[in-house]
Amino acid sequence: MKILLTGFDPFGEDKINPSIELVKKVEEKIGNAEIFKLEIPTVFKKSGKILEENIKRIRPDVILCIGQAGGRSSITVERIAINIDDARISDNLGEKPIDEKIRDDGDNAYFSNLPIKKIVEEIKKENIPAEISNSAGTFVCNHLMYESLYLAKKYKNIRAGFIHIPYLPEQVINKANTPSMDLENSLKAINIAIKTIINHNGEDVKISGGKIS
Ligand code: PCA
Repeated sequence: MKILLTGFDPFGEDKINPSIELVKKVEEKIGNAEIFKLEIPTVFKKSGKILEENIKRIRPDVILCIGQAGGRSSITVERIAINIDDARISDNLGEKPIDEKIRDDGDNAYFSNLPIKKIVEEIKKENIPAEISNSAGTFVCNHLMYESLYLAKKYKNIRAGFIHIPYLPEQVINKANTPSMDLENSLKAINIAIKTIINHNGEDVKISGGKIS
């Protein structure tokens, strides 16, 4: 099994992005899976292009994208990506699209086809906070998740999804009351997610991951 694992470069005011730092630390072989690592620029259009080039090159069975979600306190496994770019800040090439469709011929939204509930359950078993997220935002992470699911359909038989991780402690030194998680725990969580993906090819577990609002 081939897993394409991606992380982003730093963006906005941050000098570091825990997602790519974590990806660098993942083993290249986990069980029977080969892990192909890729750094993606935090740039709307380029992110999807680079992903597609690497899908053609690697032909992965699974695409797992990781991104930073500053302000979140847990590992958040994303349920859905929507067909819209709506930027609050510029991407790393200065682009700031507002209400632009990602793909004219794409669905309004795509659901992750990874076992998201099982992943959350397994991460929590190791005492790391994790939950389902019902929005990956409208910035480059949502864009890349949308592209990965659009391309998963185009190239067939690919499972794809996205996990957001919190800031690192060093990123919140001057940000009062902002949660963080150390790289060791985020890495542990992503390793659990990868193992869960390898072991669960069928139905997800039927447990609630819902929210009232
Ligand atoms: N987080 C941003 C883009 C890159 C990243 O790591 C996001 O959540 O959209």
